[in-house]
Amino acid sequence: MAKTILVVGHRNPDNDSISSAVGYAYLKTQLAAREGRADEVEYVPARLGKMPSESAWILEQNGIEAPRAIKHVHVRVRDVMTPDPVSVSVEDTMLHAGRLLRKHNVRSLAVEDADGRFLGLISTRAIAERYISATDELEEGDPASSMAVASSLIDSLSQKVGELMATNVFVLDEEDLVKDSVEDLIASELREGIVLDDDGRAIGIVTRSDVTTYPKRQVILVDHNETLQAAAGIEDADVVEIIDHHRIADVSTANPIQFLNLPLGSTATIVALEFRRHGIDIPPHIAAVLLSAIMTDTVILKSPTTTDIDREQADLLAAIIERDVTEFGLEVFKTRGGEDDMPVEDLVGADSKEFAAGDDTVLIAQHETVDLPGVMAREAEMRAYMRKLVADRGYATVLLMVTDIMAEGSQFLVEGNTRIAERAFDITVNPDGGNWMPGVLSRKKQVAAKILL
Ligand SMILES: [Mn+2]
Repeated sequence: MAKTILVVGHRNPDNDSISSAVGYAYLKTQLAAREGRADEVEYVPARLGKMPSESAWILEQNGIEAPRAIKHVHVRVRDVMTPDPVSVSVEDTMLHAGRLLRKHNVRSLAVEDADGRFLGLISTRAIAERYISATDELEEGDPASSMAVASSLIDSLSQKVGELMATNVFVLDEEDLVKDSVEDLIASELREGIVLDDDGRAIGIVTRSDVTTYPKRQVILVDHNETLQAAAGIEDADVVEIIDHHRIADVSTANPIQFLNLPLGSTATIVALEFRRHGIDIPPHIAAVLLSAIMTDTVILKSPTTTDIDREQADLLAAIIERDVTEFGLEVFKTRGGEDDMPVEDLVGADSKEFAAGDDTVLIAQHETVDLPGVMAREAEMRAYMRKLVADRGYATVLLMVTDIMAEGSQFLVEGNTRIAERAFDITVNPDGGNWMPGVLSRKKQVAAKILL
């Protein structure tokens, strides 16, 4: 079976996290094929939250499936179980069960009823115990007792499986975390646990050794290298590569890995560079996705994080899809729309990131728009939601940047401890109407960097 490597962006994924995961998984797949390892490894793009609307749009336009939604990267029971256990009907004989055990060279069989639902386990151990108990009757030198034992053993062969099966089996779900199941399985009487689906059918067997030594899940991080922004369980996973354009944070690894971090406008730019470095052609559907991410992360190349390399890669990608960069960029931004009826938790939270500032956690949210007055009409509602975030999640400060792409600036709304923002930006926070910050477009470079000072 091919080994799965997840390619995943940060929590609350933005378009760069989605698109870079899609693009980089595609590149890695091509590289594996070129190296003749196509059957050994499968690169699977994944995401840690809802798809941004522009990502859903660009993927759909290009006939690409959305990255798989995952909740964590802990090892699950399904990652370690032996799937499709050999089964035997409860009505079958022990002779039949014995033959199945030998034929498939397994230590236990899943016993099922006529509808295929799991009833118990029949194991070589149960058969051995039956065999040994028959010999209890044996008296040395007494031919009659030898005959009794022999006939008891012969009888056992025609005994029904149901009479000898163990029913005190530890049951697991394939999504259970191995770390949570280890103790229970070790404490259970049998050496195997059974994995059942929702209909009660056996879909896997897990042994004690499966849960005590197991390989970690392999993950490639794109667009982040910070534990706070990574999948739950990242500390238990094997990070095999990182492609990013953020500050170096705290994800650590056991082995040396490729850690490619460049101060460019988007991770998608680095992915495009990697295609070129390896001499792999970028097909139009992938070019469109990568270009859309350069557009959203650099705000159509207007953000101060934009470099000449971003402009150059954007031009090359635009040439592949035969589009004008700015025109394409505006089209991507327009797909966001619907700000009047967008749920307030999306307006504020869809693109929000937590940052650790000393002992405090600051949430910096950004909403980019081409209609600033339309978004600010919902100020009271947005502030109420931000105060709720402060109260419920214990943030010191929640700062929302409503970024006007065309006017090239951001309206700041601050809730919680406003001093943090006042110090960082030398402003007096306006609790009604917010503060217009001309030229501030980049959360990373112009906002987070100042707050984290
Ligand atoms: Mn990014």
